[in-house]
Amino acid sequence: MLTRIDHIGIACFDLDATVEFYRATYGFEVHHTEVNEEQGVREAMLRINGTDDGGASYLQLLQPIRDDSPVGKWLAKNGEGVHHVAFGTDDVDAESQAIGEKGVRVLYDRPRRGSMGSRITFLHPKDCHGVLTEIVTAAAPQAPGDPSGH
Ligand code: CMX
Ligand code: CO
Repeated sequence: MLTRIDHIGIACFDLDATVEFYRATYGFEVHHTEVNEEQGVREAMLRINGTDDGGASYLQLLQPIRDDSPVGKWLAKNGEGVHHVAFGTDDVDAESQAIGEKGVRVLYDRPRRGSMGSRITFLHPKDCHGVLTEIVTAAAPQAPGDPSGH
């Protein structure tokens, strides 16, 4: 089951300036930043609220690190704006398989690594009424004092 909106992905040309806009305008603070080489992005996660399944909702601000990456190509064509919507689930493998069986193209054979140790896959926007859709399972919360995360 898809249980929440995990994040909205927003493509931008200048990550630092966009982070500053969200801070100055709404008071949203950066929860996490990382570079995801595989996805070709530098990103900042702004935490909007926590949820009762241990996940949270975020804005994911994305700046491409390569022009030929998905976000780089999209920005060149459309300019800045909403790039994708991500739904949260506790089982991205089962969800993406079930959605694929309904005839929607799932872009990855197996989920890949997303922000903050999450596991992610994408559904083709042409099969989703024009919306690039991500399915994400958040990393298990780390127990306090347990550096292994288990
Ligand atoms: N939303 C809606 N439509 C999109 C889109 C998006 N984000 N990205 C591409 N499209 C549309 C294009 O407009 C184009 O439509 P037309 O044929 O009508 O012009 C069509 O899809 C094909 O687009 P393209 O520019 O030729 O790009 P590709 O086919 O090479 O790639 C896609 C499209 C979806 C397969 C690719 O963007 C992808 O693999 N995305 C998943 C990975 C990703 O987005 N990573 C960045 C975020 C990482 C994260 O969230 O952590
Ligand atoms: Co995303």
